[in-house]
Amino acid sequence: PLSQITTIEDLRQIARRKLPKMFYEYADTGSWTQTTYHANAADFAPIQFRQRVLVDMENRSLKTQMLGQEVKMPLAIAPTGLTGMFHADGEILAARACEKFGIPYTLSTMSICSIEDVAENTTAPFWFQLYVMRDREFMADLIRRAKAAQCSALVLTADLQIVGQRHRDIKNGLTVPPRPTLANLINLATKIEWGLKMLNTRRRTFRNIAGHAKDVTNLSELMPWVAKQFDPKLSWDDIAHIKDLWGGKLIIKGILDPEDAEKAVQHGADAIIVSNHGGRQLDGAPSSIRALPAIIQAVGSQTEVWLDGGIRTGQDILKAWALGARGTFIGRPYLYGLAAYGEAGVTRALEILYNEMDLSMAFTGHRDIQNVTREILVKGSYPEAA
Ligand code: HOC
Repeated sequence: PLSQITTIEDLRQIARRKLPKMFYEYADTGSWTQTTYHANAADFAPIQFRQRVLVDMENRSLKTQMLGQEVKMPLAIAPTGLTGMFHADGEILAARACEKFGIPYTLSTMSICSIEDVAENTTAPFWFQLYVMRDREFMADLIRRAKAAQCSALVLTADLQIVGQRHRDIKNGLTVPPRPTLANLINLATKIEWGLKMLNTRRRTFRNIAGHAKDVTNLSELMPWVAKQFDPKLSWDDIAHIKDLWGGKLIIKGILDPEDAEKAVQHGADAIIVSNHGGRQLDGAPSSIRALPAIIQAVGSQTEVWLDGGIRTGQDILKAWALGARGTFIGRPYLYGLAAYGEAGVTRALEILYNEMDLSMAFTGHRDIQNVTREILVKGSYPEAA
């Protein structure tokens, strides 16, 4: 029963058993030496809480707002590519779990289900993540579709004009859906539940880019397509045009340097996400939690600063909040839940994070997240702006 699943790590183990190897490893990997990927999670560990006692702990709240939207806790689901390969109709199930739980869901351009698939199967507005294409008409069309689907924010990814090398994907010959080679068939034979569900859905390719990409189902075709389509010339000069086309709230994701944070504010970002793309792009860059304090110091009073990367517990969310992040995002933790148990697994991941954050806040002597500051952390244990 799901009540026996008490940690994100539990969900990760089940996901590993249930998923075809190439998809599990697509998620559970970083670029090159994976130093930044590991640091994202590891750098939360030395940060210590001040334990406070004999304070009223009844009636607690983690409620806050992200871009004016009321959220049950300072958390949203990050855009993740290939989500529909982690569970049939994965994007729809994850969006539904978010809607019921009360946090935002972000759909990736590189998702399996399309913007329309998700809109037709959910009621709450979701956010759409945009990759900028050289073919600006194609990009404008994605923005039009997101508007038509009433997406309530556009998340522009700024750190993936070119793709960092992930060794596991190359070695696994990642394909969507998996190609029936002998090695894959042997692996797939042990993933019957996944396979049956997948056979039962029409959604098995990248439906957002369908029509713009011929035969981009396997990595040897997808990567050249990404290299051809994603615009390596994307620059700050393009932001105004994207903002004009979109006309709504714009979030810039992938900021790791205070100077870039200042530029994002100057270019009208409504929020920024401190992120190194889950350690999947520039290996050797600082972890997100280390990068956060300098960015908060630079722009924290001018825009909403959020963070993704390395969150595996509700305590990590509390630490990020205490250091000034007004929202956080998870990718891998929800994908593990999705692969393990579909929508119920995503909900379970969210419940685990909620409970861990809620109880930890109480032990620091607080009942309302709005009163929590870096005062809950032991001085000297957390990263500070240089
Ligand atoms: C193989 C897909 O954000 C990631 C995603 C999508 C990148 C496009 C290439 O894998 O980090």
